[in-house]
Amino acid sequence: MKPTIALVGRPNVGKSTLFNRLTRSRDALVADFPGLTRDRHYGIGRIGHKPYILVDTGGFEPLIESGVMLEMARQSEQATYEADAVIFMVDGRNGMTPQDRLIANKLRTLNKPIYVAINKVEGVDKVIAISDFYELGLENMYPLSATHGDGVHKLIDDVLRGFKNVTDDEEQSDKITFAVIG
Ligand SMILES: Nc1nc2c(ncn2[C@@H]2O[C@H](COP(=O)(O)OP(=O)(O)OP(=O)(O)O)[C@@H](O)[C@H]2O)c(=O)[nH]1
Ligand SMILES: [Mg+2]
Repeated sequence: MKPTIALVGRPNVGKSTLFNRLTRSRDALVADFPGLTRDRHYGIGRIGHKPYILVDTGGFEPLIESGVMLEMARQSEQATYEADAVIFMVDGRNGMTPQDRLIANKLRTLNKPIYVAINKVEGVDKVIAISDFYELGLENMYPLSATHGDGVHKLIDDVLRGFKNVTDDEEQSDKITFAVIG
C-alpha cells in the first residue's frame, strides 16, 4: 500500500515548490504571492522503486472564519485526516508566526507523524533556522530549500522510513510466476 503524505502550511511558504520537486513535475502552480493553490492536489513521488502519494494543499490560515480562505483551511484539514503522515512547512526566512503555532496545535491532535520542513534556508545557518521553531514543540525538524533541493532527500527518506510495508513498484506489476517441479 502506498502511504499518503500531506503537505500543509501557511500560504506562500513553498508547499507547491516542494510538491513539484518530489513528484518531479511542474503540476503544481508556484507564484510569489499567497493563495495560489486552493484545493487538494495529488501526485506520486518515489524513492527508488517505492512510491508514495503526495498531497499539495492551499495555504492554511487557521484564524479565518469565512470565505474562500476558510474553505482552503477545510481542504487542508481534510488532507491531514486522509494522510498517513504530514509535512508541515514553515518559512525559515520569515521565522515563526502565530499562525504556525496554531497550525502546529491542530496537527498535534491528529496523533500522526508530523515533520516540520523549515523552507527557504539556502545560505542560512541551519542551527539558527531551526532554533526559531523549537517552541512549536514538534520533534522532527528539517531545514531545507525546496527550490535548490538541499535537505529534501533527508526529509522524505525519514518520512518514508516510518512505513515499513511500502509496496515496491516491481511487486505491484503483474508478473507471471512459474514453479518448476519434477
Ligand atoms: N528562496 C526560496 N524561495 C522559495 C523556496 N521554495 C519556494 N520559494 C518561493 O516561495 C514562493 C511561494 O512558493 P509556492 O510553492 O507557490 O508556495 P505555496 O506554499 O504553495 O503557496 P500557496 O499555494 O499560495 O499556499 C515562490 O516565489 C517560490 O519560488 C526556497 O526554497 N527558497
Ligand atoms: Mg501552492
